[in-house]
Amino acid sequence: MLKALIFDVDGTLADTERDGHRPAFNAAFREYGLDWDWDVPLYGQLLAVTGGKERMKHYVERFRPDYARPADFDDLVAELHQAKTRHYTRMLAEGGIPLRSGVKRLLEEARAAGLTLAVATTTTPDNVTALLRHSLAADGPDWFAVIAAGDIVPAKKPAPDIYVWALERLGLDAAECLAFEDSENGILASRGAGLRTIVTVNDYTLDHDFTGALAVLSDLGEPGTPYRRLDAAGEGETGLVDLARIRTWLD
Ligand code: XBP
Ligand code: MG
Repeated sequence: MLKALIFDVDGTLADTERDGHRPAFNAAFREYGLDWDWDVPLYGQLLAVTGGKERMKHYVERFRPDYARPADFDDLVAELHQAKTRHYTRMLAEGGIPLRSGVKRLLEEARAAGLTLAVATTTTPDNVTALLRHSLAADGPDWFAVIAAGDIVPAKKPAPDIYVWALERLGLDAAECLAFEDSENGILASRGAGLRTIVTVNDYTLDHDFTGALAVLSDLGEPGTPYRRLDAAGEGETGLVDLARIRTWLD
């Protein structure tokens, strides 16, 4: 019996990475007088590491051997990340990033049907509430019984920990829930927690390995702009992800 839907945020609820997080990181780097600049292709490579602080450290290690780390480098990264969060949440408040196709429709249907909604993401909690408030509804954060986000578990995706934490908070078994993800790190985390998972891809994740997904789709679809199914089991299928369609996939 399906009781809850658990959503990833970045790339799944909204296309936040390329035109949201990436320019927010760059604005923070400029603010601190650093010559770091993450263009679109480089950011695609950096997305292999989840978590903004972890991603900045990975960038320095992998791409900036020339950069002399100060003794308090961890503090600097934490400060940069706070600045980045400020830039990012301001962008959201200015209405910068819409939800992806079909997301609001499915959330509304699930709520009306009495299903529980939850979030499981590696992004900072403030980013989640800002997105839900400004791009979903003024009371958007209240639609979700559990928002599992950021550093509440030390091991970020692809570790399953954030999903395990969300399931514990929900008081539900994985078999009673369905996850929505957009990336390989995401589905490794959700599948690692035993969750069946629907994937909606984006430009950064088209080529990822989604082994074990219930379905891999272009998006959730809207009337007039249906999803395209991309996985071998249903390639070419089109439609809308609604509860009726979900139940046929779960059976
Ligand atoms: C999202 C992330 C986050 C965001 C940036 O991954 O990896 O780090 O890119 O947000 P997922 P923060 O969609 O798999 O949860 O800077 O707040 O970490
Ligand atoms: Mg994601």
